[in-house]
Amino acid sequence: NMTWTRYYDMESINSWLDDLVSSYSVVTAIVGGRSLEGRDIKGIKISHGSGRRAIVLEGGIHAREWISPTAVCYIIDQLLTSNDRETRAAAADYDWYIFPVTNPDGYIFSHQVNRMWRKNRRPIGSNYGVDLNRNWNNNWLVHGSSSNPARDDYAGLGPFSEPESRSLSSYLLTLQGKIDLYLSFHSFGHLLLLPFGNTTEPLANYQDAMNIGRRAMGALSVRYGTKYVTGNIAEAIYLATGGSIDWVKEHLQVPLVYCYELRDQGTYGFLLPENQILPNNEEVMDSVIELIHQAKRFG
Ligand code: 0X9
Ligand code: ZN
Repeated sequence: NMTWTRYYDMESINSWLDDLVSSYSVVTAIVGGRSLEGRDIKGIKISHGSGRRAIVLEGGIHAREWISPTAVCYIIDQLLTSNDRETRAAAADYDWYIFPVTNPDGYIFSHQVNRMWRKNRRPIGSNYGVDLNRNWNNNWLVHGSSSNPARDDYAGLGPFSEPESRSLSSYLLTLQGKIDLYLSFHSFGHLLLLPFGNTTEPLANYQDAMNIGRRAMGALSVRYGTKYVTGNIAEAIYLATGGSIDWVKEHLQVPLVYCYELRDQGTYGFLLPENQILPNNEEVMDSVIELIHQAKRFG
């Protein structure tokens, strides 16, 4: 069992997921694809029956952002064990497709070798790694991305050149038309980002997505007073293209798509102390419940 007082490595997360599959009849194992070094992108599906709309959670695409996988695992735990009425309804009313660590090679590398590793582990000459949140086939290499493999925002040799982003996107295509809500978890900055990363123009359902996001961040702030800013990627953080949420929004036509930048605001940054894991995860769960509330009215 997870305690939410420490960060877990890849092996612990994977065996926890395996345990859930054997312990809960509503949980099945899913594989979102395969990493460069040959690891499964392990996930679980939580389903209380057929014919439900889908919610997708994507964590750990950036290796060093350790609060992301634990937040996603906490949401899984709450969906399966909470006695709260709204949380139980959220679990039962949707098919949940959940991937805590979508960059397993990088996550392991950040635990074993370099805590500040961000990318996958693709060897390119004497360098390593493609930024998996610059490699999706949506305005690839247009903004906030590098063609230099030494850089942390290296976009790769082409759109979907990397097995992680390519295979995960293929998996997501099998859910096309079913997804009501897609959430990507990063750190840090206390932000809730919505598409797109190439322009500050209020595209798609910008106004609805902003209103819903702000309500959810209101719910997030209730427990500990943590304040998040909601905005599209380009206006709230910086121009950056080739990220997962832009591709999901554009190619899968998902009504509500967000990217969290979790705790904190830079005091500890990626090295968020373990005593902030539980409060971070609790407030995020509060906001996810509110998002679902809104998604239902919106749908
Ligand atoms: O730069 C990123 O990929 C994200 N920030 S982070 O510090 N976690 O690396 C922001 C992602 C915004 N989303 C897209 N650009 N699609
Ligand atoms: Zn990130």
